[in-house]
Amino acid sequence: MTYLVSEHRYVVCGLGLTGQACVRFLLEQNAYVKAFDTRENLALKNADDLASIGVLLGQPNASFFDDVDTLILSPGVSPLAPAVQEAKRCGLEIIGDVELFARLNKTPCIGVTGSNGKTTVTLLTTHILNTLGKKAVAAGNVGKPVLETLGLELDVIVLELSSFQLEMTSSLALQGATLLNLSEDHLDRHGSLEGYGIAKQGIFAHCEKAAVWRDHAYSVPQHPVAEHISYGLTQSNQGFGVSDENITYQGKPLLTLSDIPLAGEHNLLNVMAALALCESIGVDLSEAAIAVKSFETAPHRCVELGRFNGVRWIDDSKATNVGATIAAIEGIAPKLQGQLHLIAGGDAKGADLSPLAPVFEKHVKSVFALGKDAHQIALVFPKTQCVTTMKDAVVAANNAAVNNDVVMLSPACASIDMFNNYIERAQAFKAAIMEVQNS
Ligand code: UMA
Ligand code: ADP
Repeated sequence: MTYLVSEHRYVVCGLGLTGQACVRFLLEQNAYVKAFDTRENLALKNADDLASIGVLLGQPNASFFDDVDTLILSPGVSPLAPAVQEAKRCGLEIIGDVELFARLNKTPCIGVTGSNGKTTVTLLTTHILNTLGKKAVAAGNVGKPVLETLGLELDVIVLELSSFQLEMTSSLALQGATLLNLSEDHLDRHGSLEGYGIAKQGIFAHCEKAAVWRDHAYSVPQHPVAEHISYGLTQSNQGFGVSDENITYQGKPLLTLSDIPLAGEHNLLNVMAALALCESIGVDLSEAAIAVKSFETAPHRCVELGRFNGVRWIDDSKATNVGATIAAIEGIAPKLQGQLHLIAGGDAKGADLSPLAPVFEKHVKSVFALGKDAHQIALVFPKTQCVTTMKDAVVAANNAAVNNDVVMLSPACASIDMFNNYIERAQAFKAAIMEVQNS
């Protein structure tokens, strides 16, 4: 059945990137829309065009929902939040922006989810498609709200989808999709790894081809999906594999490992996932493999900032959970000439940090921990030194490091207890390095 925006009256919950994009889109469609944000002191920047709608800051009461039938929930707001539960009691349909997009979109879509590697795979897939002359854009959790792609002339949309977005989406049709991996994250929101996994599996609900990491049970679709393309780090005559320093497809060499501009085994998996997604929309794989070579890593993901007094400094601020930090450490460990010093910590989001301990034992010389859960890191790895600020961490790491050592910021935690986001955390890291080098 065709979904008509004009037949509905909307309230948008949360006025961040998603909420503002929703309001703008609905205004363009001449739909009735109002909005609320539970943060009473919210300062809206560059949002003069939202002045025409009713905006409530704080908790709405039931009468606020009298004149609307659909609530569009920002991904960062829990469906269990009191205001959302009130809207539900008032009979509103609760959907996310991705669900609204799904009901209106006509362009073929590819979907990417997983605990780690989403942005890398989303951007790499988009890069390959653009290099091959297709009009593709990356949208969703990667930063561009999905509704902003409606109306654009595109061949394909590559959607990065978080568990928060998938949990509020029921009808998204995808030509190709992947669940890259699952490790503990966002347990404060989903309650358990199982609940988190169920939300992620939603990506396969209406999917034609799945790109499946064959050695990881969580990557396998639990929904019926017509076709699977498998990949893995071992040799295989089916799908993608690794053999004799090459990524192979159906047992034949496709891409030489030394031509891949990304470090670590986790990135080999990311490359194979991106190639498999391109295959799902009928792209020539030998051309796609050539396009991989010109990809540039996104910032704050294992990016080297420079070498000062013989010490290399690496920014992996985007590692916001345990799995990401483990992958980053194991990825750089084989190439270390000296020793590794780690700056970690922040908000662990309820995760079990103990899997870090054996990896730290094996590969890390010293750990400097900051933020809300610094002491949790010290509990699992007693040699940890707890510090108060990013500057303190950088000073301590600089004192500990000697020629050929590496200092890496790979926090295993979210940044929101100390910074607005992981980008500001990385900026603080960089600023502290500059200060220390110039002092
Ligand atoms: N808010 C409330 N009540 C609450 C919580 C929040 O009103 O209980 C309000 C806040 O006051 C704020 C607004 O909601 O004004 C923020 O909304 P949001 O947290 O949904 O964030 P957006 O700015 O809309 O950005 C979201 C994604 N953020 C989250 O899922 C937390 C962005 O992913 C995404 O790029 C963007 O939509 C566009 O699609 C970021 C992220 O951190 C990168 N994602 C998580 C991750 O990758 O781990 C899932
Ligand atoms: P996401 O968008 O899922 O957060 P990113 O591509 O931004 O993932 O990468 C974030 C961090 O996760 C990287 O800096 C790296 O430490 C780690 N990482 C990337 N790909 C993988 C992977 N396939 N498996 C495990 N960790 C990964």
